[in-house]
Amino acid sequence: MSHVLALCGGVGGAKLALGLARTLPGEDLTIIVNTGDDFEHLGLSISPDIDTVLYTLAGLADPERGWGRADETWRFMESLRALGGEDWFQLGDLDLALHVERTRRLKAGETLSAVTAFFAARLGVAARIAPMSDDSVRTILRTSAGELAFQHYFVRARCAPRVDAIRFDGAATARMSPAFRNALARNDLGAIIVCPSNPYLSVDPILAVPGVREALNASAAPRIAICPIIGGESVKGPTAKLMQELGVSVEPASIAAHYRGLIDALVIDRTDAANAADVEREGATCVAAATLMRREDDKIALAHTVLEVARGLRARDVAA
Ligand code: FO1
Repeated sequence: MSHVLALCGGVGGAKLALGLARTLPGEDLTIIVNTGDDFEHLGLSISPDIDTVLYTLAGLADPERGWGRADETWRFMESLRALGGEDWFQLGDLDLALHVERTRRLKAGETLSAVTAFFAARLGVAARIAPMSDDSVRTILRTSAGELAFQHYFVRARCAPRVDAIRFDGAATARMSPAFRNALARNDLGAIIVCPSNPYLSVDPILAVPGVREALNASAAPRIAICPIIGGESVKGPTAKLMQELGVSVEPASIAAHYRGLIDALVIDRTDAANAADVEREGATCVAAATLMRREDDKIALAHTVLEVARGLRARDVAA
């Protein structure tokens, strides 16, 4: 069996990551996670997307919110609020332990890759989960409310301000994490999967790390993205609103255009099958499938579909 590399953001991406983790042996799967959302808060180093993927694959994630832990309690936040502390970003009591321990380990000199691999092992996750980079990359949005760091836009301002531009501070000098570099260099790389995460906020920070676009461009492995837009709306989060604000038409072809040259195929939802020709005009093979992942069965089924698309593309390359 060949190796699979998945590029992933938070809640939406973690759903497919779970499907892949339920389908492939752990040693055959590397999940590279966006760290543009990371920030320092209350003196703690928070890596929300890494934690969402960790908790999801460990079976600890809250099924309603998608982020944080199930069966969470909020005594810390209540106490913080009573003391007049900053309470706009919710840190549950169980979740807090992860941030405290990560912060301690990073301060002691461990890399984010090492801390993430350690936590994954402690939580019984077999797949390799790694940050896109061990260097700091921070997503900053230029908005109608001024410049906002990612979590200030996403959580504090509830994505309400109009976004004019997005930049990734630190990306120009960031290096790919060792797991990312190694996965891209593998001879047995059988697929690169771009999870149905927000292309602008979750995947673009990964693509902004020097060498990533070039490696994707040059890769012999089939590259497949899953469209995060269904029926002209975001499956989750502000993708559609952001596309409108950035002057992009909210349809699958825009996602194919965004990833032009970086993907071979785009998996769109069955309900959007009429958009297939528009997607293919953007240079990607279009596959229509059930992409809405509500239950675990849906996540596994989509993982199977994507791996099947990869197999088909590999067979086509061999025949050519
Ligand atoms: N998202 C929210 O909408 N509100 C929160 O208070 C919040 C807290 C939080 C704490 C830890 C964590 O790992 C994630 C958290 N998230 C919260 C999710 C996070 O802001 C976003 O889902 C991602 O950054 C976007 O992918």
